[in-house]
Amino acid sequence: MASTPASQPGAKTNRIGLTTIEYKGGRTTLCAGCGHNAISERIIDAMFEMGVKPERVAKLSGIGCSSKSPAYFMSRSHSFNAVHGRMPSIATGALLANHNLLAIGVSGDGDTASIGIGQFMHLMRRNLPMIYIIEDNGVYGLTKGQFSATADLGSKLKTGVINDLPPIDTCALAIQLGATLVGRSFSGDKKQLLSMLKAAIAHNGTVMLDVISPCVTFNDHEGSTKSYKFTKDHDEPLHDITFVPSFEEIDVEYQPGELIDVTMHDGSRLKLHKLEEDFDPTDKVRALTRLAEAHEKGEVLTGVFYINTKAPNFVELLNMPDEPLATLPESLTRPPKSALDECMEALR
Ligand SMILES: Cc1ncc(C[n+]2csc(CCOP(=O)(O)OP(=O)(O)O)c2C)c(N)n1
Ligand code: SF4
Ligand SMILES: [Mg+2]
Repeated sequence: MASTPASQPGAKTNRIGLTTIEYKGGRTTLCAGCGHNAISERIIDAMFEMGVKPERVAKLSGIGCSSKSPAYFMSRSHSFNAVHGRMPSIATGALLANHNLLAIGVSGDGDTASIGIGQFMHLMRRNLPMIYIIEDNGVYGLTKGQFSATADLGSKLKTGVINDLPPIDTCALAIQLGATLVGRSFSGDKKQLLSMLKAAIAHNGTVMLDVISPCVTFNDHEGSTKSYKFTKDHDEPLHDITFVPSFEEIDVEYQPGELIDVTMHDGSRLKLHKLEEDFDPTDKVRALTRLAEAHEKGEVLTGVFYINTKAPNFVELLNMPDEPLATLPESLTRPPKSALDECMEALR
């Protein structure tokens, strides 16, 4: 278990009086330069800036280098490292027991799109209120760099092996199945990733972020389509993103028609300055078409592809009481003996 870092006297505090160090985790054991480390840093920044109480957060993961990373942020939070590809069912159980938790799942492209694809699909269609991050490097980093199911057709391994299967686009899948905030970012794009993570914290449904996160040890060479160089050279952002939390008031000036302004559940605002004239992230069909076009053109399309702030989430659909099941007294969660007797009587 990661140790709790010491406090930082005199350091900047956030709206709940904590310093950044109180959002940190244990020292990383991942390779220097691994994209996953940069994502952990952005999660720390986003949680700090949004003033999230660490004890309210549940970190969940599966197996892989990516799935190890929750140990490297927010040591004061709850944490569960599940079996390979099975984090969604653990997350579902945890949230049904206590929907006051802010759940953040960190998975890999192998953990999600290979062994875990079945669980992933059901999580997306339920719109469970959680943040699901795929740290996507196109390979199984932990087991020494075999292609995963998100590897692009024609991408080359260091050994010269070429991938001859088409990739699964986890964003298209998530949109089609029912996730309500879906986007793609790059571990090397600090500003975009931070804004997307802050919006993710404010959202009240399933957030699925596929973050291209190069594996410097096994997939960062010439011929790889998930390397730092390839991603930087082919990055096509759909918009500039500004996230304005409900507790701040910032005016962003743009000409009429240039800005898409989405008001979120808690009153926060997601302001998307359009770089593409006709892209509307509330239009599901358009989002899927644009992703398909990106594949055809070999673009690494980034940004918020789809957002729906109106769809009911899984907790709402199940009509759960406001008080979490985990803290309800037994008298309210367990039917009395008379109810069982009545039931048995009816079966006679
Ligand atoms: C049931 C099971 N099958 C296979 C493995 C071996 N294994 C460990 S991690 C991994 C893939 C990890 O890839 P990914 O999720 O992309 O994470 P990365 O290491 O690239 O961050 C595999 C196949 C395992 N641990 N458990
Ligand atoms: S092997 Fe790859 S994915 Fe794993 S820690 Fe190293 S760089 Fe990151
Ligand atoms: Mg991987």
